[in-house]
Amino acid sequence: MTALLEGRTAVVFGVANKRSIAWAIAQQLHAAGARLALTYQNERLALEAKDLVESLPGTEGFQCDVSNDAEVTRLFERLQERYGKLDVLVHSIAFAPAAELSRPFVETSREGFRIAHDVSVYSLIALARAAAPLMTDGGSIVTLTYYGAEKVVPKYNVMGVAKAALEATVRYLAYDLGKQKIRVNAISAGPIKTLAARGIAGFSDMLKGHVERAPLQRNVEAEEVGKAALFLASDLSTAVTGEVLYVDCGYNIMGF
Ligand code: NAD
Ligand code: 0WE
Repeated sequence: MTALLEGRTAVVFGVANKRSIAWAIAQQLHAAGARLALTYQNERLALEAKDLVESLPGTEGFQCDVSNDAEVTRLFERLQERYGKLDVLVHSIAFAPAAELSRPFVETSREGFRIAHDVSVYSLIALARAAAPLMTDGGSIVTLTYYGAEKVVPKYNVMGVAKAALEATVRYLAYDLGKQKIRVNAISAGPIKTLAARGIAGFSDMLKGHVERAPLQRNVEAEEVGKAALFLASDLSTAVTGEVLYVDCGYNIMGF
């Protein structure tokens, strides 16, 4: 076993179930010796997360809806009390109202735009600000993005605009927090069949298209995203900040 994160504490946001990318990341961080706090959005997901939390010894679960300032404040008070110091924060959260991912992009509603950006982008700023005072030895913040931020992926719509804002947010946070030795990076993952992807019409065809076009001629596994997150969370990547790391079997490099 490697001990890349021995003695470190990590908080992981976005565990909904065992298919969640956040769960694949949590498993890698745990295997590398980190002590983990897992957060879930609400009571319904608490039930789902319970078995997962219990399967990783030393891990604790906390509830936090990131669209609620009071819940974010309360969570970090509890993390401060419980752990004192924080080394790693993983943000694996995105949401847009379902209607925004089925209508044409030009029909995007003001409220759908607001919600997508509040939950998927502003939350990273709020969590980074709350975590920074606990990252007294420096730290690593990792978020998840997608190719639809930079090229049009039909139906990804307002989420693509939100991911573009998220990638810019990573750079601005990296600049602000660099003086505190806190690094901020994003992983741009290829399509993976998680809860957030399951409802999307035509997702299976997207997975097929990915196999046809990606240099590695296959899809990405959540475990591979977990391993890349371990790299960014650990001292293997101490000079890397403000970056988008592609974990997509090379899909993004192709022009034709
Ligand atoms: P998922 O549904 O398992 O995870 C999304 C998480 O966001 C859930 O745990 C959900 O509870 C959480 N969430 C939504 N609104 C929230 C709120 N208000 N407060 C707290 N939590 C909230 O799906 P996933 O595919 O693992 O998605 C995780 C991240 O990976 C997202 O940022 C997504 O955009 C990104 N991503 C996914 C893929 C893919 O194909 N699955 C590809 C690239 C990037
Ligand atoms: O970021 C995502 C999905 C994020 C997402 C998914 C949902 C489905 C359920 C955000 N909000 C919602 N709202 C819901 O009500 N991905 C990268 C996966 C994904 O979603 C797509 C994709 C891909 C890839 C949507 C359309 C086209 C491609």
